Amino acid sequence: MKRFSVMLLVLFLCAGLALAESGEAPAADPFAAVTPAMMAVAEADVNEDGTLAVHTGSRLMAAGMDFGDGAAILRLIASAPAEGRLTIRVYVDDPEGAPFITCVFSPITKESRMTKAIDGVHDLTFVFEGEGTFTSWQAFTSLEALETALRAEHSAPFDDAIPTRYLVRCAQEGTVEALDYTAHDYSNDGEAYEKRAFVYLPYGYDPGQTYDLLILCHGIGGNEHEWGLSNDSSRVKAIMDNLIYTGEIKPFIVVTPNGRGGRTSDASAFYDFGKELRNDLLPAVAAKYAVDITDRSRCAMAGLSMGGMQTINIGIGECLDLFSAYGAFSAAPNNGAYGTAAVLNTHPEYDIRMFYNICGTEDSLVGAASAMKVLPSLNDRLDDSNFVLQLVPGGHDFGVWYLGFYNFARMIGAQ
Ligand code: FER
Repeated sequence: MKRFSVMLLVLFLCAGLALAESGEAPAADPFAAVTPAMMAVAEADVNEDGTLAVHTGSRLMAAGMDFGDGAAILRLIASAPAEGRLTIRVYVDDPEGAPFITCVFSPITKESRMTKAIDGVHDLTFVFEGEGTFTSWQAFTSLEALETALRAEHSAPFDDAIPTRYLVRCAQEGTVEALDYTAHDYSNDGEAYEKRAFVYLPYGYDPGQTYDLLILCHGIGGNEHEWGLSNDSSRVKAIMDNLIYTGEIKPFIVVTPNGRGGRTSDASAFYDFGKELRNDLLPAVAAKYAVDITDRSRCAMAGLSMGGMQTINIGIGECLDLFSAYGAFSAAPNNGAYGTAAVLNTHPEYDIRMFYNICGTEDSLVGAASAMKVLPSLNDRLDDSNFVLQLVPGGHDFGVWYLGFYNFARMIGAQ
């Protein structure tokens, strides 16, 4: 058996080299998806759908791949069976040398993206270890080129339910920290007082990088604990961990503050939060964490119910210069839509990357005049490219809000 595979391998390598050296085959294009049908295959079976059933010892060779002026990212699409890992080592030119890249697939890793520069014409050899399925590989000149391709693939922007695999504890967990900061009592005399917010930091958080930021607000009866970030079994954390682990979103930071901008006991303090956000909370987040609050394209605000209303009235209405993406989950009724629309109409210089709304069809609190229903008609800045209104079965509750968070995280974090 062993001798047989060695023989096959030698035959395969000779065939590959012959192909590469004959000069007959035109240089192949790695910037379009390269499938097994376009490669020399040894010790693996091609499935009916064109994917490859691989095992330890399987090899693939792509001869004469022309990377031209250079690729920056290689993307491999493969999967491992329910138990176990599939490792793919890619060799450039010399299959006996050191691997150019090594990708490890778990059952929930459907693809791997490796940042590694390569240019010119090369022969690539893929060597497999473990069982699995190999679908294709592709090179990209830049992260932007990869993002464009991913956007085209993910044409459905939101799910109707959170797949359960995103709710389980992830193999790579981020961390949650308390952020204690000094705020001011904007509902009263502006006196300084101490507040606490919770901060989700992605797995492998590196202070040397810059992360996107989401400010996530709670409802009228809640506080900084309501989204559950401080709980050991936090859903927000599980969703973030799993979306990052599967490569569906880029890692970003989530902050759940107390959305009252002052120490009054009634709901009026919610209306003063914009001042705290701008003057106290965002600067405190930026002082401690690797975010860029001067780049609105990297900052988003979302909230449930009262927090959704704040997202519309305060996020868009008062802080359009600070955020570019907004998520309102069952936004509380408010008469701020006209003011918010006026701000949009008078500030065309600030684009709205995304304004996502979700609401339960049995939610009796959110009426026909809610901002999510009337805002698009009051300005010409919101259209199918940046405005989503998702109506789902459900009431004024966390079933809708977690789904809203999941969908919004996928939109703003899309790779
Ligand atoms: C209202 C009813 C409910 C309102 C806000 C709420 C601003 C907020 C509800 C929640 O946060 O759950 O009339 O006015």
